[in-house]
Amino acid sequence: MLIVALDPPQNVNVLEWIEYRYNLLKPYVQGFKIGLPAILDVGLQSIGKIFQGYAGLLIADLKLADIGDVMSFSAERAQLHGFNAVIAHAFVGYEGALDKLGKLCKEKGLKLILVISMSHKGSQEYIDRHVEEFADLAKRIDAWGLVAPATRLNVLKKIRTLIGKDVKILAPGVGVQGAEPGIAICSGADYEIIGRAITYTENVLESAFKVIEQQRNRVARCRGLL
Ligand code: BMP
Repeated sequence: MLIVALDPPQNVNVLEWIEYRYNLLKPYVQGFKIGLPAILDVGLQSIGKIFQGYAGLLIADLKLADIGDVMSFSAERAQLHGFNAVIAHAFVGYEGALDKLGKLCKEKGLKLILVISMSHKGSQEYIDRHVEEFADLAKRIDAWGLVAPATRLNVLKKIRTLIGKDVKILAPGVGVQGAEPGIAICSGADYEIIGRAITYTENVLESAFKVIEQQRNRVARCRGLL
């Protein structure tokens, strides 16, 4: 299960860059995640037009971390432009923040994904100390999904144990950040979020096929099917 992170480099035509990769990859992947680099260049509205009619997961990765009303305004904008999921940070807490965003997302049918641990090392400095509390918070607001690292499998496994089966786990950190395809799924993730190891290569489709094949092999092995 693969979600492609579309973070274009500078000095490209951002909309063309996204559209090319979307058209090539959409039959083979479960979703796309658009982050701030593209949004800052061309805006959610013009990006959303590219994905019109797309039935997969389309995540606006704004990493929301604000008061509840303002996070809700942003989430509504994302939905207006065709996105069906948003990512928010857990550390802003419940009262006056994620309580409101959680309610808004439920009412509007938007998938809310909470960052409860990150793939870079610095996540251990502050964020990872609160993983248990963030997992409780995710249950409290009935989050659809969580972001947890493919780069620290002990944390990922712990998060799966804490959260149970029903909440999706999306794991970045595969490829350029060092984790191998499939390893996060073997440790409890539902999806791996992969960007540059696919999108920055010369043959995007070939790279995606290779990643999907590696995922399949590793998952078959860890589930005892090979
Ligand atoms: P890449 O595979 O190119 O390293 O991209 C990973 C993607 O996942 C990026 O879009 C990044 O913003 C996102 N991400 C991450 O790498 N680590 C996290 O902890 C949370 C993220 O959203």
